[in-house]
Amino acid sequence: MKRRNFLTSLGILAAAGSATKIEAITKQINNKINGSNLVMSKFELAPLPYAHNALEPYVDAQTMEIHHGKHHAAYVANLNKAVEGNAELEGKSLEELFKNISKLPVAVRNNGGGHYNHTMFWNVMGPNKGGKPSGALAEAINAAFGSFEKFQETFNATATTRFGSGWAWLSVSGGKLVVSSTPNQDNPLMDLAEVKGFPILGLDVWEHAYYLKYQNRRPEYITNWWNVVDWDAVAKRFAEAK
Ligand code: MN3
Repeated sequence: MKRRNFLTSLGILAAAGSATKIEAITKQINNKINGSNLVMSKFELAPLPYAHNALEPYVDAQTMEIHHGKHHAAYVANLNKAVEGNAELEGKSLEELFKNISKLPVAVRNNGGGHYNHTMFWNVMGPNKGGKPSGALAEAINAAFGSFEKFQETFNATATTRFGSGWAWLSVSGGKLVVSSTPNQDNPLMDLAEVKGFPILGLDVWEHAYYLKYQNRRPEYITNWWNVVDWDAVAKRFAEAK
């Protein structure tokens, strides 16, 4: 449906007056939209799975508002712009795009990575979380790193020493767990990642993730972040890892 037709229909709606009529016309419009080849923006920003202040005092509400509502929203908008009208890219999943990302426009890499990484980030955190993993994930961490504490040390060091903006990851790679980091919005699913794998936990160490509350104190942000890690969500990703 063309925008102009849509607006005309809205005009009819306003003129229609009665609620029943409005309902009928709305149904017609929806049917037209669903039945046409109108391509809606493929990628969408999901709402945060908890309130902005839910991760206080470890991650502050204002940071969450800006981080999700502005930064992540911008990645989604720019990703849609980057794939729009490109028949080879439109309709592909992020995972599909990442497999070949070194050959795609840098805007797809940066914004596609930004969308994937942040979507995962919000979902591996939660209020009243923290603690330690259990079950198969705990066993895999012990097998790879010796202990949970050793794993945390490695992860913290990796996150702290990532120069500039980027991410620290725990991934399943070749059937075992590895810690790595990537610059910018890259991730281990991308063909150009130094360490490839399926990320089950990621930590955003861009300054926009912590600067309002922690300023230059990235190590303090990292230490506090463990209090909001949702190990059940990480274990779920671990179970899904290919
Ligand atoms: Mn971020």
